[in-house]
Amino acid sequence: MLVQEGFWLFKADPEDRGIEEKWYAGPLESAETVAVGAAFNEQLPHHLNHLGSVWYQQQFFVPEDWAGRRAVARFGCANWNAEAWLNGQALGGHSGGYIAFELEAGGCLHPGGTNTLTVRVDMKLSRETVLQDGRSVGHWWGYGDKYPPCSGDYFPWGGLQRPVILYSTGADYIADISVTTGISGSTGLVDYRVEVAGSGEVEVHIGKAEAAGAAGQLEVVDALLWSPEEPNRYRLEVALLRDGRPVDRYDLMIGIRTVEVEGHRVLVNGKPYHFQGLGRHEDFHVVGSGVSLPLLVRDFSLLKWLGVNSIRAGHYPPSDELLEAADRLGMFIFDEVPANAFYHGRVKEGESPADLVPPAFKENHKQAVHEMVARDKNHPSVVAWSVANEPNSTLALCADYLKEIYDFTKRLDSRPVIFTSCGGLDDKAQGFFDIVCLNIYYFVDRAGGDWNAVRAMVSTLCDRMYELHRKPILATEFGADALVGEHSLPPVLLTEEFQRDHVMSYLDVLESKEFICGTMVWCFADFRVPQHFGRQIYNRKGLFTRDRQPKMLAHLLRERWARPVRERSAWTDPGSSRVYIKRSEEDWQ
Ligand code: BDP
Repeated sequence: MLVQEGFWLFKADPEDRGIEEKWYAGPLESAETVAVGAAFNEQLPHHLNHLGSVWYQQQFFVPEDWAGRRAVARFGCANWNAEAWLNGQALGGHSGGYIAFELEAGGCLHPGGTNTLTVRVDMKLSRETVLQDGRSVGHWWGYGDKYPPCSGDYFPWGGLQRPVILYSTGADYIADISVTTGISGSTGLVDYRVEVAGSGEVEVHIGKAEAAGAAGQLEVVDALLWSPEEPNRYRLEVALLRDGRPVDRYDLMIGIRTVEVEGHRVLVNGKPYHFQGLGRHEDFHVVGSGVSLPLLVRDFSLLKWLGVNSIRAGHYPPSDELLEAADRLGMFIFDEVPANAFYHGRVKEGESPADLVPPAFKENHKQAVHEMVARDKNHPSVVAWSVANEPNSTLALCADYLKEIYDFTKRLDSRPVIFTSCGGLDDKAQGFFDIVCLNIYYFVDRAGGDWNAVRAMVSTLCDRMYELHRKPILATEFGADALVGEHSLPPVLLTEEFQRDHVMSYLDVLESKEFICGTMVWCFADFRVPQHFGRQIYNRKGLFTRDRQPKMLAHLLRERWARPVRERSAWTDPGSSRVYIKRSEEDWQ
């Protein structure tokens, strides 16, 4: 396996001339250098806001003994459309960001010689990309006016942000493995299915337990179960044999655990589970949304320090490396596709709301779900599939659309399927999903300065949603911006005291309700967003700054989360402030 991280040639193509001028046919002229495995935007500051095409090129030696073998180029991701050429010959391409894809490369390879891989990444968003371009849908609350424009509240990072590898197999190889696990008494049940390309006999082992055939079950006696608290794993060894000789082998680290929704609870390994979590973006200085293993180590140690057991990978599938860290160190992941805030746009003259989501968007959305499940299905840490963030689920049209995506996802895998709603009581789609997921942003400024009124609003929303759906409720987002070092008594927006009181007030309400199966504060750390009058360079809702130092709230949450959920004392001094205007409950509807 050849890892193609490191320095690559890089060339921005703002006028999109590269294809016509055949930049793939030879060395990239007048190129710059970037590190692959990280977004280019902060590496090369003059390209920070570039949202067009970019080209990458790398040369590498391939050993002689790869001759006649199958070779595959695997890209950790390329936002949003990629095309690749090897030694000047087209390998094909892929559409869709934040997910891995593979291109067959064997036919164009020069074994025993130098090879040149050229990749064009087109970052342009549109109405049809799963993350829509804010301009083409005319987003609500000024999102269309952001720069660079995109419909998400996160920076539209670009390029080859995750590792690129080239690997080879023989003609007969293990193409895919699917594992699901169950528990019977103290025995772990591991159902496996192996897809073989070519031919051969499959043998699988976990320690001394063994099975043969492309599908079957292994029993692990006295199994040590997987959970965020005790992330026990087993090595599933899969071998492909021909005439008794091994021709391929893949080892998969698995965790034995179950996740079920029952009544108003989510059960993990048969017991009610409380998700104590945060939303997290892939974002850090210089690497942007790229992969930094030391950063992952630090982030997981901070998450453990806080007492967090779950993260919502908002708003796209995280890197393979993050999932590996979560499996190994113990953390539940709510895995999410980048479908964000659709059906909210302003309808232009001659258009209907249906035009905001063209058929190609739906196809891309399903493809994104399919690829996420295919890539991540075997991770014990992945606890649920989130198919959208804040679509306009108050529209019947959107609810029908989401139902279709729910059914599509359910056919792929048995995990709970969710979407996160900002529709409040007007939401029309949560009833179709397995867990009711609410993003809640009631602020004290809307409540006339009355923190208790904010608590009442949060409480009413949750109670009514529960009466309506009788399903567990997960508060998938709530939080407030805080500029580190800004203090005020009484608390005012953007201060550390405000963030503290806001989040603690929400937790007081949420944690008092039996049917709340978890709370996910937005968010782990401050992250870069496009320029917008409502933001101060970063989204500042982090419990940590972008360079991973704690704000005041992080210390309080650490203390709070160290106690069992039903034994937490209320935050008694919200706002340290007086009530200026009293409002009735109807005002919030
Ligand atoms: C929520 C969005 C999230 C934003 C957050 C915020 O889901 O992407 O970052 O608001 O405004 O509505 O901080």
